[in-house]
Amino acid sequence: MGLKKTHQNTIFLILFTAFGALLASCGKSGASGELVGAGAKNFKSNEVPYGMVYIPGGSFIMGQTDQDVLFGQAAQNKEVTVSPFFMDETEITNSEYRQFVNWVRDSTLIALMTGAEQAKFLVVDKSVTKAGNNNPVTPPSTTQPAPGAGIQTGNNNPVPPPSTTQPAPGAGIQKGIAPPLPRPIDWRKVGVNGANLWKSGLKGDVFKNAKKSITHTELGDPKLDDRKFTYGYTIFDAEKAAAERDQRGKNNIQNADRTKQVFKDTVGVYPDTLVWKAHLFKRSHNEPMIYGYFSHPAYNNYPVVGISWRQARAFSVWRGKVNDSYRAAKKLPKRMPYSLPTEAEFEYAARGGRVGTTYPWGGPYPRNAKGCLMANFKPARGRFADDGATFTVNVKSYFPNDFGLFNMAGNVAEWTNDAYNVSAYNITNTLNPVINNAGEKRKVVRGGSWNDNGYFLQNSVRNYEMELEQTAYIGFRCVTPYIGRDIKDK
Ligand SMILES: [Ca+2]
Repeated sequence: MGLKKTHQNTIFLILFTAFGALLASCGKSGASGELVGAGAKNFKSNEVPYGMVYIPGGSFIMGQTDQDVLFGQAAQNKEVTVSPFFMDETEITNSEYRQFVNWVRDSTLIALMTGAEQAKFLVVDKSVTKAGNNNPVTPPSTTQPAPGAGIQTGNNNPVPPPSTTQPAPGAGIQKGIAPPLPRPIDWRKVGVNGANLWKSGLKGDVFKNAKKSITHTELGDPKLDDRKFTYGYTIFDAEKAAAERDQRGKNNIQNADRTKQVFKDTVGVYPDTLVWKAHLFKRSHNEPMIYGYFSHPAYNNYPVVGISWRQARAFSVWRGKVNDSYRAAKKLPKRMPYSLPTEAEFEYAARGGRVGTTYPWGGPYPRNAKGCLMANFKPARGRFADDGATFTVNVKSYFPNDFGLFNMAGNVAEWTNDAYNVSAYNITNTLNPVINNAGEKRKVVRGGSWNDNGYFLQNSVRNYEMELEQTAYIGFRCVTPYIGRDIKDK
């Protein structure tokens, strides 16, 4: 008995020593056998994304605070609660949207290039480098077309021969999809706004041919063909997944096929610059706006227009993915996805934390006590310039509201995420209400524009436009959720 007991003690002692050693060497690594959680990285949750402001969560009365002059009853009062989020302090500008267009333009061009010319702009192929270290002769690769292969045929024929790994340029583009790249693009090599791609005098045939397939000469000088610039994306469709889950019931939740619960879209990204002369402006001499508004540096900080709801959504997804890839490279945790604000988020943010007010600046009138107009809209009966502007203005014009948001009323009206439903307030949840309905092509537009009268500037007034419609008076801004309870929490 005594011997056995000693033996047990020895084992205990050995175990204890081992345990102690683990604790000493690994600290809080989780190897202690205790439940310590898997969160190895600290997430700095008080970081405010560039160009955005923090909107604290809260409850508010959504809906009409003034007379319902149209008797539409589309905005009945309802108390709703919104979680904290970040919102762009201004409308998305021409300059910001051009970053998206340039990104798509440069990706398309690089995807249309081949071989070594293309490889200049891609991340380094580590498999090739490693093999090269051991062996001075680089082995032939199936994923990497031999340098020069495309160039030789390219001299005679602008369309390189079909290849199993590299689809012929043009084939995918016509369908709106650029050929897949063998490796991701290294944007540091491309330079700001594609400087290294466009300005370094790339004279090779691979570049010339790629450029040719996204250029048209219908107007004499070669011009980039904006029809070729499309952005395709795939995102997880939580709405669909949750609906399927509810249908399946609790017995079969584990077997959900997540690969089918995705949402895909491909959109041409270029704004419709003809909006300045279409629809309402048919007989206006607005040609200077057509030629200059989106592309001239004078309008850099003016709100982008001519953007459909579908384009605005694609921009938001792209913005999130660009940030994701930066953060992945820096080994930082991702942000939540960017999106258009829900209708409730927009109204909550527009109110700036004030209760029962008519306009974002709090007052009951579109003018302040000095008689100055507080926003860019159409005062009186079409005296566009009374507020100091004929069309749009710089996105930082006028005073921001109490959350620090500019032009939540006026300048350009803004797309929200929500599908329009006249009875929305009767059917939505009171917690973070939203109407996602892909079948409903009418999307809610908020805030009123330079082309609207003062009624549409009110915090509660709802309007809608078809999701593919592009106009000279609708723009947008993005939001991204704040992760946590409140930004002031430690
Ligand atoms: Ca606005």
